[in-house]
Amino acid sequence: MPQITNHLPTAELQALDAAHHMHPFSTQADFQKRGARVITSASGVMLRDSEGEEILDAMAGLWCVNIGYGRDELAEAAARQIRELPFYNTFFQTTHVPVIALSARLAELAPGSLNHVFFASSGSEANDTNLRMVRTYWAEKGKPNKQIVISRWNAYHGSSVGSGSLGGMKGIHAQGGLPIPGIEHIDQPNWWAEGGDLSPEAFGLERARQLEAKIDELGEENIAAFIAEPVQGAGGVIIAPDSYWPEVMRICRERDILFIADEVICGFGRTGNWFGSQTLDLTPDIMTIAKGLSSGYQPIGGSIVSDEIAAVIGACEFNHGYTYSGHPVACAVALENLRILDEEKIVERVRDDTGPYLQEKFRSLADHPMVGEASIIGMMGSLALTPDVSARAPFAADAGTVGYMVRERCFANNLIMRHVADRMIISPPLVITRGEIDVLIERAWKSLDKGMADVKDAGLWVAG
Ligand code: PXG
Repeated sequence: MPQITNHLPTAELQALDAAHHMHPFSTQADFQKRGARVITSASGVMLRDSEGEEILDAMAGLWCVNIGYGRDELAEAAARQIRELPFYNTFFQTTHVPVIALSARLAELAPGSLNHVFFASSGSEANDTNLRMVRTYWAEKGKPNKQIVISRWNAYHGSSVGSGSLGGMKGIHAQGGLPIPGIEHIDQPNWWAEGGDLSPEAFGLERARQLEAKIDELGEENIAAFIAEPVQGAGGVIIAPDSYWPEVMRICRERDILFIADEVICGFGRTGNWFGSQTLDLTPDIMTIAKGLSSGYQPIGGSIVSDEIAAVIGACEFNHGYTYSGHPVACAVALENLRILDEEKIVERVRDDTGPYLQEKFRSLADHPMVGEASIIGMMGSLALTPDVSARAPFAADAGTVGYMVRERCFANNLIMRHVADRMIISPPLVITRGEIDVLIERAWKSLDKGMADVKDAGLWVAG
């Protein structure tokens, strides 16, 4: 067995990868035909691959590398912590300094009465915690029937059994016996795809009121919580019409159900505030966090919980936790990441400076003949691809066929811009500069041009 280093030829690395590494959310057999691109290093917003190509990462890894790649301070924080205390648990009346400091810092940053943190190593784990926590909360309050959690189709809350059930991805539900009982879904506020003849405002109200209708149908006495991302990320960066959230918040408050804001993508500056809930004026009882919490440098997630929930849960023994809940190295790295976000005013820059610059440039992509809508908030945006803008028509091909063709062109042009069905999405590192934004937009336009030519050549420029 050779030692696996970056110095092996790319083809050998790809062959070993295809033979032994099972990729998430992929068709493994594809890697036999074409090897995965091997990423070897990164700095700022740029990735480098095993062939020496420089790629602009407009997805911040997987929506997470908010402070950009290559920050030595985080490496130092990890090394210091590993030397001092690489691991200790927080289960049996013990604690440690990094978890104390991070909990207190998050309580400071989080809005309102969200002052208590239950840690996990990922967003999926944190949402599993939330599911058990809200059900336990109501049981402890003497309302054991309040068990159902309402979510939305096309939401993404993770891919474990619990969080995959909470999410509304049909592809996830189709495998492994999901969703588990006690989870219900309502429609998403995606006006572009589903708004029909309604104005965005009327459509937003209609979708919010589906929550009320679902509560009426199932009985308020049976509903524990509503869970939602402030802006749907993996679903295609779906920004709800302005009318949507105020109505949802009214319903949650009037009907005495908890609201879980899944901030895994929206948190830590992505929308121009520390949390998406602040940008959209939401008042969650629990926020799910992960990704940008450590800028992806360490796997860490968690649930930031209100005083009220923490008091009720704290009065019973909550039989829940992970070996790595509050892992000291992950906490130390997250703290250093939060220090950098704060001291370098990265969140403010997204709100006031480079964010508005990116928004203006990104919206100009709507002038491309293949783009029907360019929507963006903070530094997360998406382009709806269409052969007929005025009709908001999908392509006649299976959803995602055209998006994939454009994504291939982006990849070839050294730009990581993903597709979700036929929406192209971006979520760059928050430290992206104006000059790098110009390069991003230039490569995106070129990739759209080439992609559009491919679509026409393939005879797919047809409305469905
Ligand atoms: N909630 C939200 C809102 C997410 O976006 C999770 C929970 C789950 O987090 P973990 O850490 O368990 O992955 C996520 C994750 C994609 C993609 O293709 C998005 C995510 C994960 C993987 C792929 O856009 N989001």
